[in-house]
Amino acid sequence: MSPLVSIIMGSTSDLPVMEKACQFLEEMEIPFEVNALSAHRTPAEVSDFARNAASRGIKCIIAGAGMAAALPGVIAAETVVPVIGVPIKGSVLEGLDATFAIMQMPPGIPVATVAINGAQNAAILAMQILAQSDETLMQKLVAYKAGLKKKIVKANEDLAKLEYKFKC
Ligand code: RP5
Repeated sequence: MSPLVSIIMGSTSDLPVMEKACQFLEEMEIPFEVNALSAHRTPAEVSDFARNAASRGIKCIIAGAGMAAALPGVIAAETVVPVIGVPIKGSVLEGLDATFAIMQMPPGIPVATVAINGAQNAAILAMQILAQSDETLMQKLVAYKAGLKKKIVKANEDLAKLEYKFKC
């Protein structure tokens, strides 16, 4: 089995957040790999990874990093594989530092940025990219989204049972 999605993080201290992406891909039975690489501590390895990702069959990269989070952008600079960046909350700046670093890419080098610590959404977006050319994944995705709708329908049924004198 070869990975279709590559999950990269700047440090294993990012793992508690990035595991949400692993768990979602596992649940959806999408082959993935997970590694740590740092734009600042291992720049040569990051470059090798980015340059070889497409030829290795990787269809989407999820890159999470905190602080001066250069990792997603540096990867995007050397590949045409779509990169989704996850800003990690990991400093006194509460993840805003990583958000700005990941989001503010120059024209020509896009990184799709999800919410601070939004690793699950990164995995869902990766699945949406893969599903455009995979009918089985598309069906799973449609079922997943229908499940989200059911949750809100149920929430409204529960809210309807709340009893207040002035509730209309
Ligand atoms: C970033 O620096 C990593 O992505 C991590 O969020 C942060 C701190 O790394 P450690 O000092 O915990 O290894 O590059």
